[in-house]
Amino acid sequence: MIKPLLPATLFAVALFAGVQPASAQFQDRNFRVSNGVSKEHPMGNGLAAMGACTLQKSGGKMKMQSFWDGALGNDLTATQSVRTGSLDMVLTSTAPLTAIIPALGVFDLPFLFNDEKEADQLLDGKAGAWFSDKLPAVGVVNLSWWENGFRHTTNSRRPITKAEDFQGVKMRVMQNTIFIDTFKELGSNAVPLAFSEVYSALETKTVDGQENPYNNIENMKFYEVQKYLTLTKHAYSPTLVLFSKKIWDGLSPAEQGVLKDCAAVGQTEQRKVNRMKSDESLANLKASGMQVNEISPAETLRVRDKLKVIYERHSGSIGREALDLVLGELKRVRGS
Ligand code: TK8
Repeated sequence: MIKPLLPATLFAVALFAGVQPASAQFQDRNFRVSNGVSKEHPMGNGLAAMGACTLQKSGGKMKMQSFWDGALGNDLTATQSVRTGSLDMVLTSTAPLTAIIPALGVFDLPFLFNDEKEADQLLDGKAGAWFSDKLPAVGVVNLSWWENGFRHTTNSRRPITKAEDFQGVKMRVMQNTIFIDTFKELGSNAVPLAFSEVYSALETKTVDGQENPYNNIENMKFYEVQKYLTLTKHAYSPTLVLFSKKIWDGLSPAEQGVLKDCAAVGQTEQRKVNRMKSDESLANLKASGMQVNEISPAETLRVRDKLKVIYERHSGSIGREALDLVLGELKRVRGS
């Protein structure tokens, strides 16, 4: 007589404990996601993994729909849409957002990170959490840190082999005062432009060059309009996975949990593919006819020395707390 009662008893206990059946915790959702790059980019692999995870964990209720090539706006305008709640999510580098969160400028300091391992440790640790905690106040929730990657320099004028070769080269940079100042310091004419405008600016020779990770140079077909690629590795761009706080606040805790968990699943896939494809992209860029050169360690050191002044000059806008936190964490992970 006891056995048949058991499921009903359990159900009553569950109700009493306030546990809802899974179906009530998830609503039909369709989240629109903006990307500045095209769908073949490793962001696509990350979003596919995140989307599959979200769908599965919500019992088929929560869907993600990606838009590419800045179709829903460039990094900054799409982020503004996410802030107002007219768009659900955006993948963006930190650099275009420093007008909203000046402290993020710390990541734009030249030669901050030496390798991906350092970046991962910083962003997935105390420092990354500090920045993520700042973001809800401006209307966005950072679900995870993904990767744009280490940036290198292309131009149509000459191979850059020494610090002086930057002089007089008209360089497109991101809309970010630290990048503008960095290239000015090297003697370049720095022109801030949105990512979606770069190809035509290079094609029409409005600018001579630009700087981006290999994956982006290939993805955006910059190799069609650029001859020289110099492996400067002068900055690392983290990618934010920004969700609209306005929309976030209307989700159930279960839905929020699924988005967080699945953004982490996406992070693993995105970073893995980004790093794998980076080498492939470099080979493809060479094969497409770009002339690729390294810059010697001695010359890199001269460039780094010239740019040390950028750290102090921008410490005020970044803020001492962010600067000390990131530089302190870097010291710790480097064991120095
Ligand atoms: C892709 C970007 C991109 C970037 C740029 O949308 O603007 O050069 O590298 O940051 O996030």
